Amino acid sequence: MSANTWKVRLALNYKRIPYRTHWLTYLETEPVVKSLGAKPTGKKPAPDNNEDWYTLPVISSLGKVVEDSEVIAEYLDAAYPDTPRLFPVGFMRGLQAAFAQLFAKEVTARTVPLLLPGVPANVDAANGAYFAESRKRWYGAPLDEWAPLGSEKRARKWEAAKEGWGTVAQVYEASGGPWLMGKEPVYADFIVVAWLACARTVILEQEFELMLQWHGGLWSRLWDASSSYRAEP
Ligand SMILES: N[C@@H](CCC(=O)N[C@@H](CS)C(=O)NCC(=O)O)C(=O)O
Repeated sequence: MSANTWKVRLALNYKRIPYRTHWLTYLETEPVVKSLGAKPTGKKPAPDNNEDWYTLPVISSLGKVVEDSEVIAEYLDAAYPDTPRLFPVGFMRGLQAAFAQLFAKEVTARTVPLLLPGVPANVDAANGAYFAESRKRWYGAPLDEWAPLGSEKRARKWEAAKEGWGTVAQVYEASGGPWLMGKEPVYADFIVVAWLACARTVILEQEFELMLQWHGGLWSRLWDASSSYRAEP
């Protein structure tokens, strides 16, 4: 399950909204979500940037189809007003947007090169080939050259990733934890947990265990705090 899909699963579980999951492969995504009436969430990366990009997650709820993880989360707050809010209103809404930007710049950009090369091994051959071929075209180098297991290059990328996660760790340390707001999570926390959950399936187990120990075990505490929201219902 990809990071963006995890964000919505965490949100649904936290809100205790009942749901069913329909798993789609990369190759199934566009035809199936189009047939549901979903809109593209943007354009594909260059050089395919004249083509619409249909992405997961997509939800179908109360007769409405909604796409894009953050838009879905906002929708869930509005459509299920009696459930705990992912986006407390006012200043906190602005802070969550700022946090999302910080996370994307510091963490996503530095962690993706370590994660994506692990995707093909987790999907079937046709989808693995689609994934490797599209990422090579969009990002310029074959996936297996990004950060080969055991290489010096990979070690350097882990150092850079750790530094980025360290910047975000400072926000958590200041909050007292385990969540950004203290005892209850908000959507921004689920962005972080979603990336940990995605990492767990596409990096080595030893690498994941090391991550959890970074920054005084902060990520390990967040991982544990999120366990009930990560469970499949
Ligand atoms: N901003 C979107 C991005 C979603 C996205 O990029 N999803 C990926 C999986 S994580 C996808 O569906 N990729 C389709 C493809 O690679 O063809 C969101 O958060 O929902």
